[in-house]
Amino acid sequence: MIRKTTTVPVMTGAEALLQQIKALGSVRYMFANTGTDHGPLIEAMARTAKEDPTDIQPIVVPHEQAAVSMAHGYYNVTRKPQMVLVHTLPGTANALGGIINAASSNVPLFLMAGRTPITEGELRGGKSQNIHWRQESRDQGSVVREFVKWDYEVRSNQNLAAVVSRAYKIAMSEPRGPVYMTLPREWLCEALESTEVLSSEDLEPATKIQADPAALEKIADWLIAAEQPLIVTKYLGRNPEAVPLLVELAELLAIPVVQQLNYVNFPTDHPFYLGTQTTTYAKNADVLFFVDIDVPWEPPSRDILRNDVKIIHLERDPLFTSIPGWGFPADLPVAGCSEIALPVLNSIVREKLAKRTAERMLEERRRKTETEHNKMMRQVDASIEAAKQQKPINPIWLSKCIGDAMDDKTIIANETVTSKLAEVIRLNRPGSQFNTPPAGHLGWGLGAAIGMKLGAPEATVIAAEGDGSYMFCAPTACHFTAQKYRIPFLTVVFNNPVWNASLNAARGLYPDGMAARTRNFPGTDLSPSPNFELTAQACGAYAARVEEPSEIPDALAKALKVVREEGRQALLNVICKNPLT
Ligand SMILES: Cc1ncc(C[n+]2csc(CCOP(=O)(O)OP(=O)(O)O)c2C)c(N)n1
Repeated sequence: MIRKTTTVPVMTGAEALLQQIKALGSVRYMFANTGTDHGPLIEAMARTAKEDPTDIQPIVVPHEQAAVSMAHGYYNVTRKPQMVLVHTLPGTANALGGIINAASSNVPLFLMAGRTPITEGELRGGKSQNIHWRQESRDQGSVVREFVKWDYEVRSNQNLAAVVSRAYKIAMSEPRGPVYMTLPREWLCEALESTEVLSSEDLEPATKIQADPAALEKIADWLIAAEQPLIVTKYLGRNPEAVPLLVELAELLAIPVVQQLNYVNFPTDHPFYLGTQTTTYAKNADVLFFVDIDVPWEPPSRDILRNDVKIIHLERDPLFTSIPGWGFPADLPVAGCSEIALPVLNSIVREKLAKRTAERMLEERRRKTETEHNKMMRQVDASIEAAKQQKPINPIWLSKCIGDAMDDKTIIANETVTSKLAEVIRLNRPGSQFNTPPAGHLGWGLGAAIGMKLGAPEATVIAAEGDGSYMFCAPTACHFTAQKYRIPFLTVVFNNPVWNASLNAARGLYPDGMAARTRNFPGTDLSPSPNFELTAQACGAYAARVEEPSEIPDALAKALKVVREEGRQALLNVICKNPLT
């Protein structure tokens, strides 16, 4: 061993692995979906002191995508990567959707899968059951390889410290992301006396990426000289500490901000906030500052922009090397982490401003942006007013009611797809709303909500779901886990009952087509809608159906009371307008 270690007594490779993970210091939960490959780990967990609150707590999750989503949600609120344990090839396959989401959100986690036993009787732990032949993959890691930063099959228990610490450091270095390890049963079964664990100073991930100082100078010059600059962001708020830095920059130079609401990146009540429609404002901009955003506008044509526009794109990987086709232009692509680049940029801007008198231009822009902001807010209010009494319920009104029910400890896992929840509610607290990951692999929301509640026990967590998304979540699995471990959260189903996103896409491509003319969109209809209350009730939840718009506020208050005071999960099945009727 080339580094300093501490010797920890263990009896098997499985115990050694758990000790190595524990030594990382960040893993509180193992979201587990076990199989015939995990006998040694199950035995090891039964042997080690389960009363120890600092020990890794296994959480049984009967669907792997849900398990990965729980680790995802936990990371969103804690910044600590967790462990997900799945069964060989089938478990890996079921986990893949969650891994695709985590990769697209730069969420680090440790996906660990048993590796189907290799040997056929030569070693303890070798193939022993029929299934061990048919679940073997030539290269199990290939199933997830495109979407993990690193994958590795354990080949010895002697170098576990190096392997596990490497997994941690790679996952936690920028751009962050999930890693995958496979665990052959023979190694988990191997008899050992001890394992060598690293100390915390040997567990440092690489430092964050700081932007090139010359590029930051240039950004400052371009933004100061701009007449109509615009900032556009999508996921800067995954580091909540970056949000006030963006506010500071916007205020220093009176720059309007547009955001895609994957996170709370900029307070929506701020007078410089101009909503979510990038193209509306980007077309007049002479300097566009994209920060922490992958798809800045759509469709990607440059024709909508001014000819003389200067485009800056600040991101950890501004060329988005993991996306095969990506053709957005940038005059200044800058690699860097916004949370450490913005403080430097802001101080350069401040220094440069002290030497100039641009106050008149800034004041004018300030006034213009505030007027625009107020106009936009009035439009949102008008749409709420128009929706308020509509029956079947308009999702805009449901969204407004959810916003009103939020207190300063509420967090929303938002998987509502076409319902515009994030656009309607006021989102001023960084870290209070997390939207579907950029990859959009549905089935994330319930698991994420459970992970968020585990990571932030003091918070009230609401999972807002389309009825389609809700069904993708493996709801029985999620409600089961919430009941088993008493993890209270509220699910609100926006039940419209179609896959409205699929329908809208067809109508967008063929506005006068047969489907649009006949209002028949085959393959999108979700009726008759299941009685989702019963799914939740089967797992001990309080559940109710809401059909009257005026009853939503009381229904929400009652369900949230159950969640907060009884510590019990709840579900509201809100029957919304069917876009087809
Ligand atoms: C795993 C997965 N399968 C299919 C899709 C394609 N898809 C995108 S949105 C959507 C409909 C979601 O329905 P719902 O949650 O009810 O929201 P709505 O579109 O009605 O607002 C579908 C099927 C996807 N994104 N992910």
